[in-house]
Amino acid sequence: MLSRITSLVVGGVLVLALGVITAVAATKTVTIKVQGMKCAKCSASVTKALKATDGVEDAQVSSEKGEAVIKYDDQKLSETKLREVINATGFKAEEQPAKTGQ
Ligand SMILES: [Cu+2]
Repeated sequence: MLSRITSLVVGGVLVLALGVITAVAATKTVTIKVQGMKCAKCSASVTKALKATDGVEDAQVSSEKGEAVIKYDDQKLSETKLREVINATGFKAEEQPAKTGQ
């Protein structure tokens, strides 16, 4: 009886651990250069558009650096789609492939 409970608990922990690993593996971070942002309002509107996009987990947009650092679920989104979202705000996502972080 006790060993049955133990194996259930161990099984549950394994399933949880696998779930966490899968979730981490699906999250990508990308930096996309954005042209045309002049002030905090510009970066705020890009941030808002990105965060409203399904699959975006976090977006840090800097008008000073002219870039957007986006954490997203690569099962739901691609970098191409993120560029489209940025372009739809009226700013210009640069085309060259950006560096991908962890
Ligand atoms: Cu502005």
